[in-house]
Amino acid sequence: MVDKVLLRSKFRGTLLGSLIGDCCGAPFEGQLMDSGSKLVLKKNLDTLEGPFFKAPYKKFTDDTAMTRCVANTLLDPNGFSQKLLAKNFVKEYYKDPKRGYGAAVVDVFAKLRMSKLSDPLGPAQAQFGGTGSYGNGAAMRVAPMALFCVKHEKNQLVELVQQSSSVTHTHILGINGAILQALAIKQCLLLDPRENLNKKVFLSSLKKDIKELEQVNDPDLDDNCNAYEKQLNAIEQLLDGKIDPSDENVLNMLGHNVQALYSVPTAVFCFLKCTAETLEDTDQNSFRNTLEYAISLGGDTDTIASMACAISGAYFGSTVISENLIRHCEDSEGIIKLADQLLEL
Ligand code: R7I
Ligand code: MG
Ligand code: MG
Repeated sequence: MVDKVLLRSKFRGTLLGSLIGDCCGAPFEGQLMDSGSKLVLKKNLDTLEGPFFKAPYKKFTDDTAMTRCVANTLLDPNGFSQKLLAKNFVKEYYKDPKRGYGAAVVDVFAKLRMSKLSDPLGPAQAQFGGTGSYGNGAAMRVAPMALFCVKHEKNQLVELVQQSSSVTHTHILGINGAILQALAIKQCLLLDPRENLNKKVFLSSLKKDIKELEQVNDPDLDDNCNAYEKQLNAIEQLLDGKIDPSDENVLNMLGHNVQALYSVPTAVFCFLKCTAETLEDTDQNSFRNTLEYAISLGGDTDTIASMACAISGAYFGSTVISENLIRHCEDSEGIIKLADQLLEL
């Protein structure tokens, strides 16, 4: 049973996880991690979990900037709309453009601004010659949607995520990646971390939902018709020991780049790999292990760590997260406030 106290902690854990993964992963974005870099990472995180010091203050990137926009749009007194979300993204980007945004999404912001938001979906649809972006930008910012829909039916969450993704990402892989991330968070919000975590059941539920989403009329005409289902099968094989979960195998099978298909399933895997199935006193370490492991895979480290830690935080709640680590991240107080406001909705 998830009571209000636990739910508050889970809401905070979700958004803090998202922030912390982004802030701690950002310095390693784009790197291939050798054993030396992994040692630097470990020391780096140990220092951040130690006593508070002002500098170096861990800055967040576009992942958090856009997550805050999604949360604020949901909290708007007039309610969520695609136009308002587009406006909030544009305002945020032009206020603070140096946050490491995706190379192509900034064209969407420019067109939205130039056209005065007359067609909030047009610029995203025009990306990449009309196919839309399959980057992980819609998935990386989706956490507040899962919080908002915690008590709603699953298909309401799916619809809302489709709408919010389409403002920047209209490619089916970009949208379905965001839905997978949202569904993983929603499932974790409803699980009691004081009970055992059944990873098989967790994955089967995701697979069932993804299969429904990926159902198309004619599979022969659609290359992406079971793309995420395949990735979830790969997670299963890596978890049950059928395939050695070495970094090499994980990267080859799941990936670690900016494409949603090759990063969202990786984040789900990081959470499952680093969380024990049976209750252990190592729960305190699961969140930190998820953070460190996700970054240690290299590639799109800020985004994969952000998504993995959002899932872990949704499962465990904020009480397992080091307070020093939280305080070392930019705007952690603002993020906690947003989580509490979303809970009050
Ligand atoms: O998806 P998006 O918001 O980027 C998010 C990433 C995260 O890692 C952030 O931390 C930040 O670093 O960026 O932004 P997009 O520009 O839409 O997509 C990201 C990149 O994916 C693009 O710049 C392209 O390199 C690639 N990409 C594509 N390439 C070819 N064809 C996305 N869609 C396509 C495509 O259809
Ligand atoms: Mg980023
Ligand atoms: Mg990134």
